[in-house]
Amino acid sequence: MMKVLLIMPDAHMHTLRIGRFVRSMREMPLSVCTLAAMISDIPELDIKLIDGSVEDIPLDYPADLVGISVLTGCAVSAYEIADHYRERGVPVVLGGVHVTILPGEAVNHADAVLIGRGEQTWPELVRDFMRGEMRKVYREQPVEGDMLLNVPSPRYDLHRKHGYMLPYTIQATYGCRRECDFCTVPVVSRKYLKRPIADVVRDLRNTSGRYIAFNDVSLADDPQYAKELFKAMIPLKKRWGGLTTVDIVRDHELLDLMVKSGCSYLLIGFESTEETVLRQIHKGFNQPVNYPDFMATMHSLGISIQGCFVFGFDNDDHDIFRQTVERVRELKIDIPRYSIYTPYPGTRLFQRLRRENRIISYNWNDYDTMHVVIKPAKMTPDELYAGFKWAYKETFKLKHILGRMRGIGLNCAINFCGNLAYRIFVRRLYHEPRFARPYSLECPGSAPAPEQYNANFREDRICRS
Ligand code: B12
Repeated sequence: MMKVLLIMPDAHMHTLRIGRFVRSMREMPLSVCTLAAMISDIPELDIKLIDGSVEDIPLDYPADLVGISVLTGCAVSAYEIADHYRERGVPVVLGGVHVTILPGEAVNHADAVLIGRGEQTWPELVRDFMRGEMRKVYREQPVEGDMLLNVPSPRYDLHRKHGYMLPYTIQATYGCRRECDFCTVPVVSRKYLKRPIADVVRDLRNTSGRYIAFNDVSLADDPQYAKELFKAMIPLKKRWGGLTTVDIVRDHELLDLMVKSGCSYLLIGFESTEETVLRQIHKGFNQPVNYPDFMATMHSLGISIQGCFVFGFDNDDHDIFRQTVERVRELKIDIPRYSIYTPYPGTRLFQRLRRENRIISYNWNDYDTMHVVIKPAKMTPDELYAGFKWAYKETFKLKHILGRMRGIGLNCAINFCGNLAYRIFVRRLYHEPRFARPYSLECPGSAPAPEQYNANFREDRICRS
């Protein structure tokens, strides 16, 4: 048997660690169990999956091939793991969002890189490897039309299921039709693709639990598709959560089907309380005047809202922190979350801030939206960091949490526990050394610009080496 080890590095901030107790504050990730499913029809393989957020990453596993999934914030540790295995003679393949954007960087730490989605190329790569003919670069071919066919059911059976808020995750659509300036999704997936509803229902039937999470970035971007999907889900009697945008509130039929299909929570990127900011970041479809109506409607339907806000936009000044915290309280956002405006490589925001010479850290460890990697326009990086931490601390004070609660009941109890988990996260922000400074001192902005990594990346040359 040939041993394949598939690893997701630790995403740090989403994990609670108290002594030996480890718990992810998120749902089970899909990347590695989807990759496992794509090669499950090759009988000679023995596949092991590791999610570094909830389990230790083995450094002495007797693998024949190691695959690592790379997000920007995890790139440094992904490369360390890759270098470690390669030094021991084990070939390593890198893939994922960060590799798709900066293959020229990733290729320095890999025997092969996979650019884009893996449905076609990953099984091809594994077969080539078994024949001793693995190439250095595999690139996704564009999909014709807007349907994504033949995505196999994730190998949930191979994935660890305990230690997550929800043990089953599912994905129906890929990409997003909007192009917010900070988001990597439209850069990586140029089209909004949908899976056949029968495939999604098949995957849903493969989940044994009642609760599932959709990790689509914008599940209802195509309302017609979403309605068909929700209709098909009604008989399954699941309870689910996912990501959508605030404009769903105008479509009553969609809301009705969402509720009937079992929707119990939604994650919403409100991003800002300022209309000007939202227009600047190409997210003008969010209208702050409509937020109260949105929240009231969702609450009346029994849907809890995890609401995300970002600090550090060019228009943000010192008042933004207090203003946002106050707004979150008024809107009674069930579980608030704050991030710092981060220019991920490949995005429009990254290009602009580089041109303006405002990126102060190229250490990918800082690209977790919990550090400041830019010069903000109306504050110093230290002021932005202090304001961000202050906002977290205020929002998760007991009186603030209780002020946002809506009576009693199962949903409220769950939200209360979620808020308590964030209180622990606030303690980490104030006490963990990695959050002591706005950005790391090592590698302070003088590293080669990511465009240069890719300038050296000549696929034709690499393929032959
Ligand atoms: C679920 C999710 C998470 C989960 C799990 C992540 C994961 N890798 O599964 C968690 C909670 C950990 C997470 C954390 C974060 N996330 Co997130 N997350 C997502 C989300 C919504 C779905 C990812 C997913 O499961 N996709 C389904 C799988 C099947 O697709 P996939 O991972 O892309 O894998 C395919 C290919 O990329 C490729 N592939 C991937 N890995 C590998 C490995 C090998 C060896 C091979 C061959 C191929 C391959 O093949 C796969 C199948 O086709 C995406 C948005 C999106 N739709 O992509 C954002 C996204 C990945 N996250 C993002 C961000 C910014 C974050 C956070 C920084 C945000 C935050 N503040 O929480 C942190 C990162 C923390 C850190 N230290 O890095 C950005 C990534 C930006 C970037 N350049 O890295 C995305 C793209 C969202 C966005 N709006 O821009 N996230």
